[in-house]
Amino acid sequence: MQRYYQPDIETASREEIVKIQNEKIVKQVRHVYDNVEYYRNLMDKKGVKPEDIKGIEDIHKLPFLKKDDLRECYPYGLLATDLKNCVRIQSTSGTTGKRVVAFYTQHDVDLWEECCARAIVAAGGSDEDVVQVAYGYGLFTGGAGLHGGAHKVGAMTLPMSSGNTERQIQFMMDLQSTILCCTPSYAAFIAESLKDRGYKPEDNKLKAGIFGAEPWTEEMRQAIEEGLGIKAYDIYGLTETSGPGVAFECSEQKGMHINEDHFYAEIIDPDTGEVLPEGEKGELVFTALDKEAFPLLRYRTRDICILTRGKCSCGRTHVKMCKPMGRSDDMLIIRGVNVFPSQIETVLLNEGYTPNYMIYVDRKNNTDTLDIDVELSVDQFSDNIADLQEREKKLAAAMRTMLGIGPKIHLVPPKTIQRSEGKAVRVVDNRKLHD
Ligand code: DLL
Repeated sequence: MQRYYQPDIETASREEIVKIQNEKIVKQVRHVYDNVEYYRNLMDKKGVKPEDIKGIEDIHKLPFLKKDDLRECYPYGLLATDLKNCVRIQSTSGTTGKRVVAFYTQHDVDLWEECCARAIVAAGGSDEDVVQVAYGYGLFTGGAGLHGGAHKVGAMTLPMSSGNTERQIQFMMDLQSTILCCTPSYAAFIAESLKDRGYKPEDNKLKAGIFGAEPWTEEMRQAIEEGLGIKAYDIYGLTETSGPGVAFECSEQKGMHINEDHFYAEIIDPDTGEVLPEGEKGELVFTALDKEAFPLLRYRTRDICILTRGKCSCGRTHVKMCKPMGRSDDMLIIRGVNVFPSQIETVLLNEGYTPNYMIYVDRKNNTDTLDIDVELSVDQFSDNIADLQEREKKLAAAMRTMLGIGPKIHLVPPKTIQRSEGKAVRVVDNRKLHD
């Protein structure tokens, strides 16, 4: 079986990778400086010239780019090539403010799809597979990226897009899909829908899933793997860097290899901008080393993460990133305590609940409140009030141990919490209404 899509690159020695990065960064900085006035001004302001960047170790001299810069430059301000050379536009799924519009030349589409192909092969995919792409198609990068990757691998591609779960299941069974690509929350919903229709995990032909675009916990991975009878692999990316495939999980299922020949990763202290050493937690920053149309240098993702360089049993040599621990702006500060929604998901799944929940934060009498609606499974549902109250109390205590603050738990009947077909929205913070 094919183990790597591009073995020479994926298993290159550290020296070879650094050599590639050294060559690419010098060219890329020159390209951006010459073609993007906005970034040239940022460099001039910092007193850095392209000739100061002699290799990848000089990257820290460059200024950062932030989401606000992208908004300010909307739509063409960061374009580094003639629009005529671009063949594609994709955009973020954001609902507030101006969307980020990313441009691609054919070269950019090819390198993006190759990254996705690497992810599919790492998940055991080949030209023998039927890849069901149930990420959204359209401006969102999920559908287009995995679709292009599956083509490159030579797999049979089912371009389902997200939603219409009935049809997803029909095609999955009739056309014997072997790899499912969608958000983890949608994968959990598909697993639940299969069960509701009387299917057992062994009834489908799926062997693997490639899930990403939103944070998900190890407990969620386990639930999906059991529900679908597959191995569930993580995939990471963002529109600003091209889309899915910036990093992907291998057979070890412990962290995602970053495609370092195309994307250089740094971890910084989000408050000071200082670059942190390997193994420390901070904000993930990416530099696109060879994209032509929309080559962001030192882009601050706001994703909180750790990088590690240990030896991997899969043979890949590229640096690994851990599962992002939520975005820095996803973190809730409740009564002064930092709470990540992923911590809540971990407790729920460990306590035997479904991944169907909603988190409500509010402020009453100047005090923050945290309420969590938790959906009961059919087996857990009961009309015995004392029994339900006992459950709520036990769950609230488990939450307090994990979070350091106690939420109010509301157990709700089966199938009452809205399911997600794309990125799940599980937090409603009403405090903003009062500010
Ligand atoms: O979500 C690209 C993508 C599509 C990735 C399909 C994976 C699969 P955006 O809509 O621009 O792009 O959102 C990017 O989503 O900064 C992270 O906060 C989050 N994210 C993406 N992948 C993961 C993941 C796509 N595997 C933002 N785990 C990123 C946790 C993820 N968060």
